[in-house]
Amino acid sequence: NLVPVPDQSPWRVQRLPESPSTNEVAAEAVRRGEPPGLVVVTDHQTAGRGRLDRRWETPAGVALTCSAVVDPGVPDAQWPWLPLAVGVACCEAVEELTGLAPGVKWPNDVLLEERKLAGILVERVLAPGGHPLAVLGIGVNVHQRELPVPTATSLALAGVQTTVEELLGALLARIGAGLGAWRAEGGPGALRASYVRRSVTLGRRVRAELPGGGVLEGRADRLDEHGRLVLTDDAGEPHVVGAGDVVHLRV
Ligand code: BT5
Repeated sequence: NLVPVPDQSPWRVQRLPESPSTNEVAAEAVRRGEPPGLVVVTDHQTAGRGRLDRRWETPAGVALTCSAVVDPGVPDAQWPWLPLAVGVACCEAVEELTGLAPGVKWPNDVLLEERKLAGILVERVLAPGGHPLAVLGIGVNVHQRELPVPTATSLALAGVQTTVEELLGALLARIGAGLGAWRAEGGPGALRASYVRRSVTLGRRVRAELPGGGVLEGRADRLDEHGRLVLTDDAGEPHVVGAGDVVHLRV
C-alpha cells in the first residue's frame, strides 16, 4: 500500500544565480516577515562577508554558498552555541558524503588537515513582531583548485567529489537534526559532546587574537557553559575568550 508522503522538509530553498551576500538577502527577507525555513543559495556570491568585515571569496559555480533561516527555539542564553552547532553539522555532512572527517577550530571554522574548508557566519535578525531569528550563513569550498588564501582547502583538493546540491541536502538535514535534539534535550549537552569530539583546538597551545586587539597565549582547556573558550596561560591563570581568532601553535 503506497501512500503518498507529504513533503516533510521544513526548508524552502530559493536559488539565485548571483547574489551579493546570501546572509544579507536572508536577513532582508526576515525583516520583511519571511518565516523560518527559508534557505537562500547562490551560485555566485559577489560580496560575501566573513566576521569583522572580512571578505569571504568564491569564484562562480565552485562552492556551496547558502544562508538558512531558523527559529532556534532555545533560550537566549544558549544562542552562542548556534555557530558551534552549525560547525558540527557541516563536519557531519561532509563526513556522511565523503568519508573525510573534518574538525572544528574554535569557534566554528571547519578544517581539513589544518586548512579551512568552510566558514560560518551566524547573525541574529529581528522579524517584524520583534521575535529573533537566526540566519545561518555557510560557505563550503567544493570544487576549487585554487583558493584565495594559503590557509584554505576544498573538497576537490582533498581528493573527494560531491555535488553542491548533495552537500546542501545533507547539511540542512544535519542542522535540522541537531537543533531538534538540542530542543528535545532542553540544553546543548549532546551538542557540546559532538563539538568536543570534533574540536581540533581543545588541548592545543593557541594564541587568541581578541576583537579589541589584545592577545592571549596558553593552552585551550575547555568550553564554558556558553561555548566560550577557556585558556590557561603559562602562569596557570584561566581566561575566558568569547570572540576572536584562534591560531594553533606548534607545541
Ligand atoms: C568566516 O569568516 O569564515 C565566515 C564566512 C561565511 C561565509 C558565508 S557564505 C554564505 C553567507 N553569506 C555571506 O556573506 N557570508 C556567509 P572569518 O572567520 O572572518 O574568515 C574570513 C577569512 O577567511 C578571510 O579574511 C580570508 O582570510 C579567509 N577566506 C576568504 N575566503 C575564503 C575561502 N573561500 N576559503 C577559505 N578561507 C577564506
